[in-house]
Amino acid sequence: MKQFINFPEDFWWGGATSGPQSEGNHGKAHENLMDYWYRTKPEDFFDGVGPEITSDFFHHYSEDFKLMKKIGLNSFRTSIQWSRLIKDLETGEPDLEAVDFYDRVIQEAEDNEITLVFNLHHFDLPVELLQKYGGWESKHVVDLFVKFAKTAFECFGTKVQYFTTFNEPMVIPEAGYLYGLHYPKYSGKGAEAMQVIYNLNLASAKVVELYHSMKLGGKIGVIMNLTPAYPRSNDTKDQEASYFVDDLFNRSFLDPAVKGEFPKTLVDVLTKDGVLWDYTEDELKIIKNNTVDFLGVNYYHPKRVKANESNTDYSSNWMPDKYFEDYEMPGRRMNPYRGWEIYPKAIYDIAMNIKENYGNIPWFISENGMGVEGEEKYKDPDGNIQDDYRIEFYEEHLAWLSKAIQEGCNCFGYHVWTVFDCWSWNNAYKNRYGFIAIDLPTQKRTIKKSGHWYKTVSENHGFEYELEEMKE
Ligand code: BGP
Repeated sequence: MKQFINFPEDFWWGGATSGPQSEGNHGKAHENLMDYWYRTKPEDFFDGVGPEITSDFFHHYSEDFKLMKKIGLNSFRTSIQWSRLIKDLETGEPDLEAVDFYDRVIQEAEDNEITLVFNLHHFDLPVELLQKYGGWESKHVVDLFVKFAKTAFECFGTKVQYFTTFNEPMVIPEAGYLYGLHYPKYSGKGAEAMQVIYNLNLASAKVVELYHSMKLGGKIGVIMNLTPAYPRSNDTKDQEASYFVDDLFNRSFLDPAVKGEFPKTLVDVLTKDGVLWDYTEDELKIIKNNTVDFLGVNYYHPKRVKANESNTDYSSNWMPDKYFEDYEMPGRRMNPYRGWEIYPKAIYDIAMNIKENYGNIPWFISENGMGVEGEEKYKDPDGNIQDDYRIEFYEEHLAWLSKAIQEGCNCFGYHVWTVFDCWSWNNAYKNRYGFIAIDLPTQKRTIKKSGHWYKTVSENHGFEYELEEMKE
């Protein structure tokens, strides 16, 4: 039997993108890590497509906001690019053309009654700061980030009500220092990764402190990829592995952001292994006293883990993998294009965790979505992509989210990844995620079936759904 899956009247129905994935580099003052990576190694990028143009939001923002309005969005997140806004990275002096661009974006959002969330960092460190100072391993870079944030707040702080410090800060050490996936593409730098975790937390807390001190009247949060770590079995060793993974990959950012302190169990392990970060008592006080007003949660897939059963020797080169291994659960449901498991119930588990263990802080889903390769083949004779699989994906996740809200979770919105197709780092335009298709050679925008569906959901504050479709 069908039931109406409903959401609060003032719920955010939105979507997210980021500056480096959508704007294009027109007029940008500096190169970021991705620009540099592409310039020096274009063969790492799917079909050789780099970040120079992406979805050309720089020139199409006005049309894009009108399309967002047309498909029912009432909120939208993008990021201010450090490498665009700041002319002088040491002083934080702004580039006036960039200020003008972001001002026009703000105005267009307002004209279309779309609440804007401005994020400050989406994996896009100016590359000079890596080359000169060692990037996020350096506390000087932490202070330069605070200067960038100050400039952003001075320019836009009274016009935008929602800011976030970082998008998925854990991806920076994970992809850049542990597993060689994103530039600087280091592998096996376990100890350095731990310092990066600490410095990013410090940077976020310092920016929260600054924002609150400026009394701008809005709110500041952080966006995390909270990926639940499900153990293979009830065996103690598997349970311990999942506890460690949760500590490192979720709580190392979630706890400082919301509770003002690092998980003691993690600090104990890192101390025992001699890889605890370099810190001062004064910095810990900053982290303690400057927690966020709200959380954004990006959710795509769960993490499944088991005890480490390999014979790898980590004694001379510490890696967190010492304590766990990834586990491929037989029969898991997959998105074959991105290689990610689909497990909608995790949204409910995340919501309950925030409710029960994090003071039910206000939060929203800041990214959730499904990237599909070759969507062209789903075009109808009129050229519109019939992406029913995406609608099903969203409905199932939203049904679990609604259940969590009925049970008292403080979730105030849902943002998809993404509104219009955008550039996915080294996957470039391989997998498309948008409600709105982009034809790259012409930059022509066309609304997919899912975009029209979203409008009805946003207008009706929910949708009819067959509850039996909710798979545990
Ligand atoms: C998140 C990022 C986004 C986006 C998304 C989809 O981790 O915050 O920037 O890229 O993942 O992943 P991908 O682009 O790698 O397919």
